[in-house]
Amino acid sequence: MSNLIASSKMIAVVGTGVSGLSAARFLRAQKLPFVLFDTREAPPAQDVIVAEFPDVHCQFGVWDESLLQSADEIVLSPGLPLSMSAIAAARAAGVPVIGDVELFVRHAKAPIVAITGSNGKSTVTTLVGEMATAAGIKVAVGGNLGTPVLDLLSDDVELYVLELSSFQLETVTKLGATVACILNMSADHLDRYNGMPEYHRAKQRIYFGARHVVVNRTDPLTQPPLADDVTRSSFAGSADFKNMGVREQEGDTWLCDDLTPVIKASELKLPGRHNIDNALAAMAIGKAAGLPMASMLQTLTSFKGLEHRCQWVAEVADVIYYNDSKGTNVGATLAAINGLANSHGKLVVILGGVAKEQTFTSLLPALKAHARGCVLIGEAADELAAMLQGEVDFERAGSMPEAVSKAQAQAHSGDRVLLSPACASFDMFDNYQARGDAFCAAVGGLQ
Ligand code: UMA
Ligand code: ADP
Repeated sequence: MSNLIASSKMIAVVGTGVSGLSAARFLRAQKLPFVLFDTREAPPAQDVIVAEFPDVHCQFGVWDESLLQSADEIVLSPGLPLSMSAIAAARAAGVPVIGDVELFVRHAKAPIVAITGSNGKSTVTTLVGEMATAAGIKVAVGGNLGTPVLDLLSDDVELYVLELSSFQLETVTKLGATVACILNMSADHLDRYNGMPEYHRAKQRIYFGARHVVVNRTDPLTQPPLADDVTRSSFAGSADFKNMGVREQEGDTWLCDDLTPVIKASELKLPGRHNIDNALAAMAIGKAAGLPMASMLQTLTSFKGLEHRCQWVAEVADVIYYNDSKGTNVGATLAAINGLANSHGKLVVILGGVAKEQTFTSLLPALKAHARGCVLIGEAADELAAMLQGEVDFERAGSMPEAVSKAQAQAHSGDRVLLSPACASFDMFDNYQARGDAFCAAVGGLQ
């Protein structure tokens, strides 16, 4: 890598994952000088960086902190916390630290719909994007969902729909979303945050500068603490006279706009009761963004959900297998268990992985009510076993094929096998997708 060319303006891009590379490409297109930092001596994208940015100065592994402190601005990747010492020192020296989302906001010309929450973000973001497409709007959908926000920027776009993580929100100062929503709040990422209040504060940043906020009526942590002058609307699985809700009518469950029934829950293609909440949230957000009800309902009757989220995989010998590998925290797995439980059979749940400093005890009542048994995998297996001992039957497995085979042996006719690990996947797999793919492959091999 070549030497840094002295410049009066210099931006430090910290982190060379997809967000960092996207920021680097954006800055190059803007003809702004930048340097690249990464904590790893050989970051995964090193070959791409050498090929694409041969003239850009890079600091991989050990950093020259004085160089970081001489930057005019730092663009920090979401996987790195603001609390890391080199970043804290640069901030103390007066260097502003932003993320790719803040950079995006400075350049986006179309309205922004911003969605966060502990669970359901990807599903609701995708639904709102599909609803906008059905309405004939040129929409760009991305963020934590996968496509970094700066890659979405285009003059043709009429609406941005962004999934934002707490990590991304940490570096946002004024998002100015046309519609902003926190779907729900439950414990997650406690290996990064010093408790729920800190995690909650990061999530609440989504409301900075918002024109309309959408909240979950059953979850007070989704309410903005200030901003009484901002327009609000809400959703929840209960009736409400002027918001999205649910009513029982003549034996059917209806999703309602104000009190008007608009679609039967049985018409949704999304599985599980938690997806009724997701559908209501998407309708509330869509309505606030001005989307027509007809396009929203058309989407709800066709959208079958994303892979790895309570995804129907197969039925083998009268047992249905569901892949909920994206169930990476207790709140998600609880929703999957309660959402898929029915009176026809029991669930066999495959649990375990990296615990992220969560406690699992809130899973126990649901498992006792709905599980025939559990199969435990990964690092958290001992902690889960201690919780289940004497309460719910369980076995351990060392690989996904073994877990699926043990789950099949436990299941009775009419039962459902659910992979919803309540944990991150990194002890056994590259990511949650690889874990879900391994589950689907193992189910494919069952007789
Ligand atoms: N890393 C280092 N050193 C560095 C830079 C990164 O060790 O100098 C590590 C991080 O600790 C992390 C990994 O590399 O383990 C990736 O970090 P990153 O900031 O480079 O991440 P990106 O590749 O830019 O991807 C990020 C989001 N990832 C994270 O926030 C960790 C992606 O969400 C997102 O799709 C992408 O930006 C585009 O917006 C993924 C994710 O896991 C799906 N998000 C978390 C979640 O959903 O729970 C928040
Ligand atoms: P996120 O992007 O927030 O991780 P996803 O839409 O990818 O959310 O869903 C991840 C998992 O969270 C699902 O597999 C399911 O287990 C759970 N989940 C989805 N929607 C909800 C909800 N509204 N409330 C609680 N859990 C949910």
